[in-house]
Amino acid sequence: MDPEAVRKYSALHAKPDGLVLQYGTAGFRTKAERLDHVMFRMGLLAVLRSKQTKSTIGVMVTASHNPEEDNGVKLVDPLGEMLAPSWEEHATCLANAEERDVWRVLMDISEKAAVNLQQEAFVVIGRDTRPSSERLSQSVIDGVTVLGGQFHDYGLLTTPQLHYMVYCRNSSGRYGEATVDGYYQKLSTAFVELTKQAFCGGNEYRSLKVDCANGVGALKLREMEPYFSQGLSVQLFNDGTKGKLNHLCGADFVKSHQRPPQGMEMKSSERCCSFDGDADRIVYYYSDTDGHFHLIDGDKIATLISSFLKELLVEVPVYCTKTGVKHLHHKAQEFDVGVYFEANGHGTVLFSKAAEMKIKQLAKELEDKKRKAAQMLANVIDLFNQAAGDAISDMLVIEAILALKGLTVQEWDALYTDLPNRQLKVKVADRQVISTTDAERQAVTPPGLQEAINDLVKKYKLSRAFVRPSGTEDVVRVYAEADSQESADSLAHEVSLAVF
Ligand code: 16G
Ligand code: ZN
Repeated sequence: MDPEAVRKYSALHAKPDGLVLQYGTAGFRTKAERLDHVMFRMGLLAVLRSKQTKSTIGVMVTASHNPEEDNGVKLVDPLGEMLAPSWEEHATCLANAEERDVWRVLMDISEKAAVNLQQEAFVVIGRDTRPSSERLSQSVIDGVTVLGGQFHDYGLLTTPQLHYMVYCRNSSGRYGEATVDGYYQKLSTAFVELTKQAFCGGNEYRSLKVDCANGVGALKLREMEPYFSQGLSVQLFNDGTKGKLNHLCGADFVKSHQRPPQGMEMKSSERCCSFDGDADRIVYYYSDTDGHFHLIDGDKIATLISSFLKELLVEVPVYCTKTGVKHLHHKAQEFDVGVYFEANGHGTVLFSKAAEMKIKQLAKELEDKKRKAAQMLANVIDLFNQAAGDAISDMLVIEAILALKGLTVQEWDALYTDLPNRQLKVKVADRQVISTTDAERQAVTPPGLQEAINDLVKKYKLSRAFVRPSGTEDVVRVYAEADSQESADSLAHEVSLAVF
């Protein structure tokens, strides 16, 4: 570690004057042209984190569902998880340090976090298909190498694939092989095993239309298809050959506009789904015989999966957390089986090591009928990405469950009916004046806001409304639901006026 070399290289990745960025809900995210210094510095930070944890650390270059001009970066911790909160603070500090202070801040972090600088470091890097991603991941590599870290650049990967690689590398091969082929093999084997038992092999379950948001999911799904094609045939739309990333397509577009993506031909009652730009979110939908569009979001995905697991297990309590995968993921880890999904389609199911061992043991021992259930569960464990929510893995789980249970997409949709709801975003001078508690369902500040919301909510039937500052954009999010669409719209509108 040579301070002069760091200074020299840092100057080649200089921070624009006065630019201040925050490590937000899912890392740094902004216009790509403002991120070069952040990438270089996250390369530096990944080396420190790797030395401190004595493990491989991941760096993913992506801005998920944001427009193509944006980019972003997040660090992945040893078990494939999101970066620990105390290191998010270090990341923000380092990203915002003035040029002359970069070395000093690095040394401060090393001291605070008791990093042994003699320790070796290994970093793995992945990126999405944005035009800026290749160059920006090169800046990450500059940061890693200038501090003497070793690295492996996976090139194009979905975000959950990078989480998977990190987890594999730190569990000495027990979780799987840290290659894309290893990932395809592991998931596809579980999928094919699981669906073998589905006797209703009607054509209905054989094909699925997938909108890939013109992102990296298209490349990876296409590569993977031969591995599972005996069980499922996927037809890809918005595969990046024509359209622009996330533009009028993808999970975020479909969820927030409640309409089909451009470029997808939907016939009535066909099962369709959308990934987002880095393939860590998925939502399903179909159009009915009257041509009406029906969205099946993360909540309903969670319901399908938990009702499936419930038949094999017992009781399912429900908990809420703050917005953001990192919060949900940690909550889910407290249980033997933790199912988590955000309505926007990000989620997975986590199994504790103890539960996994027990199930895999029982799959060998039990007598016939119970053994089948245990084997099924064992395959489900292998099919879910245990490191992060994963559109490809979730898609295969959902397809397997629908086939096994003989459920049509309409029957799945009919598990429950959503109340009419509306989400709005409100621009305010400073969104941080709003603080919340109770998993972001109650506003604590500014004074009087929660009381105002309570009064508005009382005016409508079956109503609720929440406000919270966004963790990814400079806006306040307003959510309202009520007995009719008109009421939900009007409540959302009234609440957004109260936010000013
Ligand atoms: C990010 C998060 C997602 C969260 C969303 C909220 C990850 C991988 N993604 O996309 O979990 O729902 O931000 O954004 O952590 P918001 O605060 O702007 O609504
Ligand atoms: Zn994403």
